[in-house]
Amino acid sequence: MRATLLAALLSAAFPMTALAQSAEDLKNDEATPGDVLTYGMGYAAHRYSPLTLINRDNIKRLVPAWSYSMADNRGQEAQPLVKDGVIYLTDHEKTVAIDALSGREIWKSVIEYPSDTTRVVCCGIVNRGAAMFGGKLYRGILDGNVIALDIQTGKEVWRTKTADPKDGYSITAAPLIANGVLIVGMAGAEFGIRGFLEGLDPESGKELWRTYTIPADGEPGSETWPAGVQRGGGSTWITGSYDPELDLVFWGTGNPAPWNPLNRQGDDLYTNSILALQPKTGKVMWHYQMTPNDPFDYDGVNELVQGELTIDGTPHKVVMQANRNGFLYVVERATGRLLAANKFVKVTWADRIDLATGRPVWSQETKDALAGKTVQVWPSLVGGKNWHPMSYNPETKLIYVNTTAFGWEYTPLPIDQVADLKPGQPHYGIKRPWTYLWDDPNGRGYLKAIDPVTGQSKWAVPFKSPNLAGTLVTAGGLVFTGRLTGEFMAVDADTGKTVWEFQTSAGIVGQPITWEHNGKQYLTITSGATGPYVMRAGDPNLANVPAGGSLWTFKLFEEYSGPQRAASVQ
Ligand SMILES: [Ca+2]
Ligand SMILES: [Ca+2]
Repeated sequence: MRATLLAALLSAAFPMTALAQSAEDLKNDEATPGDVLTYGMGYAAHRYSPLTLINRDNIKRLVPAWSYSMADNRGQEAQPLVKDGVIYLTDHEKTVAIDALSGREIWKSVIEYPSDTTRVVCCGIVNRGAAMFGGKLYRGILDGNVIALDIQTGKEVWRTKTADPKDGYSITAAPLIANGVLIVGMAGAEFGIRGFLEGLDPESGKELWRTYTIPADGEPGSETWPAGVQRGGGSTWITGSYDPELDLVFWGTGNPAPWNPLNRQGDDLYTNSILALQPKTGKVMWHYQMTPNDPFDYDGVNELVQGELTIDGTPHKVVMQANRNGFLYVVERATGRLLAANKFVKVTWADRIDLATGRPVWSQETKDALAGKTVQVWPSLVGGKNWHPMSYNPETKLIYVNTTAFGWEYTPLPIDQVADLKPGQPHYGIKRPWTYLWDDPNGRGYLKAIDPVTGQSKWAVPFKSPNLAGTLVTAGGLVFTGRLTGEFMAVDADTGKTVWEFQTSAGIVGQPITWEHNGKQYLTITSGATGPYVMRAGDPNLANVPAGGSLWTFKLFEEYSGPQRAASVQ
């Protein structure tokens, strides 16, 4: 009896130990700057590095170390991962492993997907990154497949089809490994999907659970939709964050479908919400909805950054979101209780968020839009901030975020034009093309340092074209980001003053990371822009910015120490 029990314990313990090592690495990612193993540079998604080797005093010596061509003209939105001196990067059609010091390719794993897949991709033919665990890399493909690759060779280990583009689905988000489960999100609210998150077994690719963000008939939340109409949307196209202590994954959901609200009066749960899920089961422990009955495509998918903030004298463990709708939400991690919600850009769709109920107080413009009238509202559908992730310094408790500064004119089409839409068809139902409303053509976006409790900016730097790239903050007192005109840049985290800039070969919509190797610090960012703003806003400032994806790595200047070749003078 005792021996049997011991044997059972041992057989369970050995694979557990092997996994635990790697799970522990993921948990410690933020504190180990020699590698970047997770999307968000740590489970809390801070995009903060404790490295100080590159700092305010020596940033002027930052120079490119190498550039690697992605040989593709689509957008490069992916966050690279770094482990043991190798960088792993994805785009829509391949995964590559690159020697982190030399920039030379180690392997390339090419992906093929049916060409009509892109019919259901609204906003750029992209991929935002991979997850890493137990000797494998995991990534989604636009056609709904999730694949695991051997990290040493790039060879495919398994492939699981999670959803079909004919029903409007695509995958662009990086997966998340939490408590040994691979969690995958879906895009496609513009094509009438029924959004979901799926948990897969990282070893086999087998489906463990699926949690729909849109309830079926009779399920909780279905009462928030009118009876008898097609319910859709609630995409999950930005990677969530994970709190290992609470064992909760936080994941944002997208807009209801169609955008036109005339046929779906009600809150339309669980669209535009934060969901807190148990990673082992997919069970939703709480939800908080930011934009009920959204007419404006204010997707609630943006990244969910964890922090510890003192509000009215009480410390709270929180999750924060700079929402497309222009409010910065601070929510208690354990319960989903709203603690703060302040405007961080110009907002006219709601006067404020009622902290007691958690609900927006709609402006007249939103009431008119919901009644089918043409309105002008701020922010535009691009959002006060689009998908590109912000960073948070847990020491200064400030967030660093690229914001936009424009509204739009919005006209819902008559109700008979949005009835009977089928999944896979476009689900807009508004007048297109719409008109953007520029307050200041020379300040279409700002890089801001914001106090998440008040929404107030410590500093704000205007840009002629908005920045649609992620930010990175370091203990070296620097914030890094990229511009649509191609400059990779650093500002002083205290003042916002530009301290360094380098022109890359195309516009930047990527996610900067930093890492350390043998006592030296490096910065890495993709170049190559796409997205609805780049493609459709008609920004004259971008007229002469070429396409062309590449990956850049920077280091402090040093004298040449590479190989010497025999030379002779003739
Ligand atoms: Ca690390
Ligand atoms: Ca959307």
